Amino acid sequence: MLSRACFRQFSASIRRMSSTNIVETNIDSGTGFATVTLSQPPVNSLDKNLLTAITDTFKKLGDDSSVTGAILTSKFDGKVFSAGLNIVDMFQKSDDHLGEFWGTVQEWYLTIHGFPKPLVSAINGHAPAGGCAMALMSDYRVMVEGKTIGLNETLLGIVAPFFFADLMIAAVGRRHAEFALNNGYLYTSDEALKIGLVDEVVNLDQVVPTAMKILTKMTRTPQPAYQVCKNFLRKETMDTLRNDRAGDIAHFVGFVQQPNVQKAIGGYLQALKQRKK
Ligand code: CO8
Repeated sequence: MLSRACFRQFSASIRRMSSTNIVETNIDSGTGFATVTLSQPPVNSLDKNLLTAITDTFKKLGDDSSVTGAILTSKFDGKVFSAGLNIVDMFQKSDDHLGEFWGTVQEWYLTIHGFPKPLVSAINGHAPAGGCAMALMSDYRVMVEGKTIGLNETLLGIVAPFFFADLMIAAVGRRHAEFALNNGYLYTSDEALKIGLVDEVVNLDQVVPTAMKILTKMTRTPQPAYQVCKNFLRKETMDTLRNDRAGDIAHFVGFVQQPNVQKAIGGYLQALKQRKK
């Protein structure tokens, strides 16, 4: 059991940011590191609520001058980092619902990819589709061994948006990205390491400590140099989206509402449920 003095010391150094029950954020006041833990059961599928909670969290952390950097991880340690965008939000929905959902996706991407401080993903479980994209939005990826990661959208009969594709190209280069996206390929942790989709693969109990170690190094780069450099390297694709968010929404809605696409999404959802039986 922790002694009283020890507990006082612990509670003085770890501050809990006004968290929601689906995104928990703890800030170490010694290092300024924020640990953001996605906690929406069962698999952190990214619906409007979770996307908004993540976006709000990173906006606050970006503005908080006491925060020097962040780690993004999942409560479902050893199972799932995130199952990607919530497929149910894309099936048999109105144009208005789809449009609103996609606007939330855009804001989430612009906020995390544009986060001005070092951000390390501690990928402690599977990371398909939007889960992979979210990890790619960070600046460094530490992944647990024996899980899978990739942009598998084509397997659902849908296509990753240009800003997901760009994340993959930036990490692994065009040749690997083409193969990965065209085939909806899910990489094992070791395969992902080989092509540079993740930066390190470690045992489960080493994922967060390894992420902390690299974050310590990354936060030694002076600000605002880190932020300015990161922004100019990432700005082009983010500006392309910023300059035509309405057009991107219209494209998404038009694509998803096609009968053959709806049929494929419905079939994929059905297959997910059947897997359990
Ligand atoms: N959305 C909604 N529900 C989901 C999702 C999801 N992405 N993933 C899983 N679920 C549901 C399951 O159906 C299941 O529901 P229920 O309990 O009611 O049967 C529950 O969550 C638990 O899932 P599992 O039992 O499958 O959990 P496991 O721990 O066995 O497996 C996995 C976890 C590996 C993550 C597995 O659930 C899985 O493979 N999920 C699907 C992942 C996927 O393919 N996601 C793609 C999402 S699409 C996306 O992110 C980008 C879309 C870009 C759109 C662009 C269009 C133009």
